[in-house]
Amino acid sequence: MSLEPEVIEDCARLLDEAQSNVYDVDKLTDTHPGIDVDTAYDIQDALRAIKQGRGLRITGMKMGLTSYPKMKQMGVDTPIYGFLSEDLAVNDGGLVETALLIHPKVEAEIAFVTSESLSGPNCDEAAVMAATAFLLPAIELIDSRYRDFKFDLPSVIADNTSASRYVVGSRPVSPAGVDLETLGVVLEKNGAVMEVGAGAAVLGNPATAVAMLVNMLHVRGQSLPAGSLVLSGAITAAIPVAAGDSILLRADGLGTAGFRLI
Ligand code: OOG
Ligand code: MG
Repeated sequence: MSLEPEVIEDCARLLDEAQSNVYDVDKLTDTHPGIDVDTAYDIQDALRAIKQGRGLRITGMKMGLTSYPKMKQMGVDTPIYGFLSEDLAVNDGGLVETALLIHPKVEAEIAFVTSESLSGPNCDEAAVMAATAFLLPAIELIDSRYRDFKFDLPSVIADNTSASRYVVGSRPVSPAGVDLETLGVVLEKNGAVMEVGAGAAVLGNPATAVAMLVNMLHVRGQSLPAGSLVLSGAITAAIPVAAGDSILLRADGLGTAGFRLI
């Protein structure tokens, strides 16, 4: 069911305010049970327009729920996408202020940086690899604006797929010769290994997740511009973090990325 444009705008504003002022809200489908996936992306687009209206630059896109560990953890069964804006970027080795977050969790991902635009409907792994300038190890910090981190598919899509912060490694690696399927990752908290995984956890190959993003964007009349940073989705389950934690991702052949919560 579609919503009136004013209601879509109100939903986007509610989520934007929850994020800016650091409080949780009821999931959107509690108040608007009719929201379907397409309407949820309308709300996400409205949220993006609100942020762009504040002068924020869009730095890229993210895929979510692309791996079974994540789908299982969140009780949701379809991949989803969101957008990344410049205010979410954290420097490698930098600090994240916990007071600005509701209930943060971190997950290990592979980031793609594109040098050519990509469009659907038939984008595939080969097209993604050809358009990729370099790969980077990435940690996504997700922070659902919904109470107890509980949601359904339309609600999490509207909430920009829980996007909150991301950090990428400082050493770009050319995709030539990288086997994304066997690429191993180790996610550490305060020096202890919390999660391990391999690229193939993400739809068999993280490049497939990027191709799926491009094809999903096509359905909504959109494409992926050159120069986009794309988070291809968590390889592992997400782990809760708190002030004082140091988070480090080690990715085979791609180096490390990390940050500290204060
Ligand atoms: C939704 C976002 C999922 C991923 O990489 O799977 C995501 C959530 O779990 O809150 O970013
Ligand atoms: Mg993620």
